[in-house]
Amino acid sequence: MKTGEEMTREEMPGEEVTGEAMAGPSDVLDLDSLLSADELELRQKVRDFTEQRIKPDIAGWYEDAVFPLELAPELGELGVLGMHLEGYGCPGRSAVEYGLAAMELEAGDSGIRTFVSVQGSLAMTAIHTWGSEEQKEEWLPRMAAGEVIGCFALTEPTAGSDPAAMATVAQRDGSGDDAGWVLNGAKRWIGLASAAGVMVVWAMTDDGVRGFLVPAGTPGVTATPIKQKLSMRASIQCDVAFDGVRLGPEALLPGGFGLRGPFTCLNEARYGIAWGAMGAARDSYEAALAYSQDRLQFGKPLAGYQLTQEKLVNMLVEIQKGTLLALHLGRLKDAGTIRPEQISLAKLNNVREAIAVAREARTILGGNGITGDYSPLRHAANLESVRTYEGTDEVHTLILGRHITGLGAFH
Ligand code: TGC
Repeated sequence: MKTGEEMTREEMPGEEVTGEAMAGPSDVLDLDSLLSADELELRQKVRDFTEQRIKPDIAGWYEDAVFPLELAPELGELGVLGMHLEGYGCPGRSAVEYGLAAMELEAGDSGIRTFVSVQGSLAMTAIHTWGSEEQKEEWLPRMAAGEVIGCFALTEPTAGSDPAAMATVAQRDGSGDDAGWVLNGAKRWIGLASAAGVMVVWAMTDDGVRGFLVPAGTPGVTATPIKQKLSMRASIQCDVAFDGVRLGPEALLPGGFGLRGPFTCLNEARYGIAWGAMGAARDSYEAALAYSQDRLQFGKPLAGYQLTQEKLVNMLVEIQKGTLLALHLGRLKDAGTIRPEQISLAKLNNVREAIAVAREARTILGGNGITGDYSPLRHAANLESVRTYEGTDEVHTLILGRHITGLGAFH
């Protein structure tokens, strides 16, 4: 009689092992069975893109601190720019499909997923939701195609978690319907600003916070990439200065009064992050699993040691839970019932757990794990940015705290 170790999976006693039950080492719960054929097809398309266009070069881009701008039109062709938006050349895909794409892209690198988020969830969503018909026609088709890059200028050097304290101001330039605006101030951590064809800029006016579209080349605007980053290196974040920038009346986004304007866009980006972080976690786990099966120590594969198996299992449990959470969130979003505190819960949990997974994965890789040959430490470093932008862990904790107690504790 064969021992348990000698038996194949199919020969083991107990319930019949079906194809569905053998969904692979990353999907013990068979979460794939919760996805439609269209969703699986879309995911495979983006996964193939990540394998072919991101993974082969990412270590070099990361080391050289380069964002591959040539990917922008390719991502447009892939259909992931503004992919949840309808009309104006946008793909009009579901929230779950957008989430799956974010997950696959972030399995490549958070910097690439961040570009897609800033472009689609922030800049394009701002124009789509709050822009005039002319503004939408002018910018959205080219942004969906990746021909024009957008950025979203909200955060300031002294106003990060508290955008209500922004110091950037837009004052009326003249009077009457033809009156334009003069913009003064500074923004920080603005993704892709130095490459942007159009900036969505949030500024304080006499009527509260409003959004403005500032095209590239507008006099008085400077965007300077922030150097010496230890995270998100295959990506560009900038300091942006506005020095007496004169804008016509057509620059104003007619909708989006107050902070509800930018926060509506942040909901979209935070949603995508909840999915994306699980992509970085999954890639870290898979790298560690593969390494542990090949690498011999003390005469047998690392994967054969109890301590390694415990690490792998703990990682997998969090990835499966986080992916299920993201999928539930996506279904709520597609049903039109999603609430901001639900997004906060998922962003907080999934990024926090993804960092833990990436760090644990690195320990299995030993010394080799600190080189660019393996992804986990790069993912862990990137996720430090992801846990900080679009609402820090602390901000999302307090959003949830306010929700469950009814008491705001921000200040
Ligand atoms: P609060 O009084 O709560 O709300 C002000 C107004 O906004 C509305 N609102 C929302 N609307 C839609 N979605 C949400 N999630 C909303 N949250 C609030 C709210 O209803 C109210 O509307 P109204 O019409 O009554 O005026 O505002 P608060 O100042 O007390 O908020 C506190 C806090 C901490 C929750 C908020 O400030 C916050 O979320 N802070 C975090 C900011 C943040 O996430 N920043 C990241 C910016 S992203 C970026 O800069 C670029 S990163 C990507 C890149 O470019 O690379």
